[in-house]
Amino acid sequence: MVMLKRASGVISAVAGVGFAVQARAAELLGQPTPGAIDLQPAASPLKHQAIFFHNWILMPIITAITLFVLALLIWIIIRYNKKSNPVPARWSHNTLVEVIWTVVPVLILMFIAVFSFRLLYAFHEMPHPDVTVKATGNQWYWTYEYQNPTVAEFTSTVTPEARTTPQLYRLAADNPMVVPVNKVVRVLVTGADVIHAFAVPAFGVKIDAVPGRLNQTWFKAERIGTYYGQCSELCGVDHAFMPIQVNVVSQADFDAWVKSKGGGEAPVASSAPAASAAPAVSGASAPAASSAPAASSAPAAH
Ligand SMILES: [Cu+2]
Repeated sequence: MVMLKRASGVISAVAGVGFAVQARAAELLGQPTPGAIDLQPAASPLKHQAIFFHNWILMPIITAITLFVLALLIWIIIRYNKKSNPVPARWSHNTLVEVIWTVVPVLILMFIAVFSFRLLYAFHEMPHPDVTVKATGNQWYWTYEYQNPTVAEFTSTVTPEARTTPQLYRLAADNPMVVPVNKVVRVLVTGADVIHAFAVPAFGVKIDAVPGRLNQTWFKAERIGTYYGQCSELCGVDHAFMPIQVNVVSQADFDAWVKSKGGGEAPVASSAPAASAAPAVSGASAPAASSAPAASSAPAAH
């Protein structure tokens, strides 16, 4: 009983430290806080659920089991060492104990599974998306392409060290992804060359970017601000230099941004052929220009 009381005291102490860190981390939303140990503060419903699952389901269970096993070890080391227990018992079976240590872990796992599957379901069951962004991982940068409204694919690269702070270097990106606040954003994720991973901790989003495969995830940013993430799958020498920056803005600012990018609500029928005709013309002249050197280089090779 005393042991139980002590264990609950330790659990509440651990929870207290967790809250203290959380309170400090709240100052830095959307980016890591130096010296912090807890998860990044949540800025999306999924992350709130993930933090609840971690802090209130997993952590207490892990802490209790660890302390229980530690107590058993200490008890056995003190009570049953060679000196204090010179004549060991000869029995090797105890049906009751065996049933307990089989059934109790099963019950613990079933309890975790209820919350775990609920969380998995929340991640999987995306509400109707307001904005769809296709994020493609490249060696070593991200490209973003929007649908509804349409924004043509653009490249997002790491902001050079001289143009950002030490805290944000390799988190900040030029040409960040921009999304409206309080809107469901569907992110389609793929890789152009090798496997990357699209991760923004404040939104609870982390998903592999696999070449030839389209993964999808979603988030709904609750607050206007700047949120940072990084490629989270080792993808080559510049893996650490392909940050993800997401600017969450008001709907009006988002509309203005879409306009500045030359995007629109939906692909307009009349402008689409005109737009495709222009590259076709330049495309037709390009092969002609390139075929000339090719033709001239062919005789040169002889
Ligand atoms: Cu990568």
